[in-house]
Amino acid sequence: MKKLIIAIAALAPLAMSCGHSKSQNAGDSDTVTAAEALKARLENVVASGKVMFGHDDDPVYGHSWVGDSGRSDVMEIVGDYPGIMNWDLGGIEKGDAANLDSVNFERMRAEVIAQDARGGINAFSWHTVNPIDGRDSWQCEDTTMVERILTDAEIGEAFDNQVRNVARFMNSLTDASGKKIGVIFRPWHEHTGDWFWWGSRQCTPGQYRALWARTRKIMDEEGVDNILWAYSPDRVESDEQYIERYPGDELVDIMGADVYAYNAEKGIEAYRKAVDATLGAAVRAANERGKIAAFSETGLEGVTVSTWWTEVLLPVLLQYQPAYVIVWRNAHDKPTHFFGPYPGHESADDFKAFYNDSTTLFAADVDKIR
Ligand code: BMA
Repeated sequence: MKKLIIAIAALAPLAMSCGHSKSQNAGDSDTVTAAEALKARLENVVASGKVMFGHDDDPVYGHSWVGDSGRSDVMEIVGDYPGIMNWDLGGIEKGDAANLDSVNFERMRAEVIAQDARGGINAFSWHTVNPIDGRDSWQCEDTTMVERILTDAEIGEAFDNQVRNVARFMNSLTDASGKKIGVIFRPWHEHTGDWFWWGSRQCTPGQYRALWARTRKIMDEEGVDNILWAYSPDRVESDEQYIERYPGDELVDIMGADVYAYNAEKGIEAYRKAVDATLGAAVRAANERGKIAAFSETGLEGVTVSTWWTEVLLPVLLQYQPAYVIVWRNAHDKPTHFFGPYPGHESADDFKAFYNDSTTLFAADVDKIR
């Protein structure tokens, strides 16, 4: 309860000081889109000095379970769901019933609606296949894919149809009263790396920006007005590198950063440096451009530092104050592939302390920020 009281108290001055009168009345006005209303909420989170905690695929499987209802590794430790949940749309572009990690899209939609109903927020990544030979996102020896999407009419049309499938899903996200649910969409992520077919060695900056603009154009044409667009480079070494492939202020709402930690204790120093460069660049770029900064993906696989949450992650959140941080999934079928805590894990007590810190927001806290 302490956390909730703090969250409410933090909001009181916001209502007076924040200039988003249009968005603050989001519920009263049909002229405000779901995306604009969500943007105002995220701005209120940032102004509160707090950070939403997020987890990928949180309620659909955990470290040692899959498919149950009403479960969550996070909730089973702290009694609340994450403030933000990430979902991956990989597979929707080909009309599959389930995504690349076997999460059924109907179930995903139901969980997005449930997360919205409890006051939490939803975000989407997209590990898409390519529209040329249908191989997965990690097929990156072929460095002509983005170019061919942009220049070959037939491939371009196949690509546009893939995006239309995403648009249909986004348009289908409505709450119990039929209103569209505002969500975050983070396509073409980690493009400063070279492990996806849209990566730094796989296309030029101009091609990357054109890919993003084309995606945005199709989504706009399809009437998708409930998403905020998140840009999320992987590790960079400079602010220039962070912004090199930036698609433009009209096409992006959130400046993200994807930075993972490796090598347990031994890797903490290197992680802090990479976070300083990359999340630091995101925050600086967001401040300059009037955007929202986010720690769009992070984590230490296997959480092999028992005080990871309060001693490594929390200080970073306090220093940079992104609107949210998302840790990746707790795979049920790969025992060491997890980035969140789970009951009984050696970091679970530390995660409770992380939850109890007044900075971190979980679903019940986020519900108070409107
Ligand atoms: C990766 C891994 C993969 C997974 C993919 C999409 O980082 O977790 O196992 O398929 O994300 O969720």
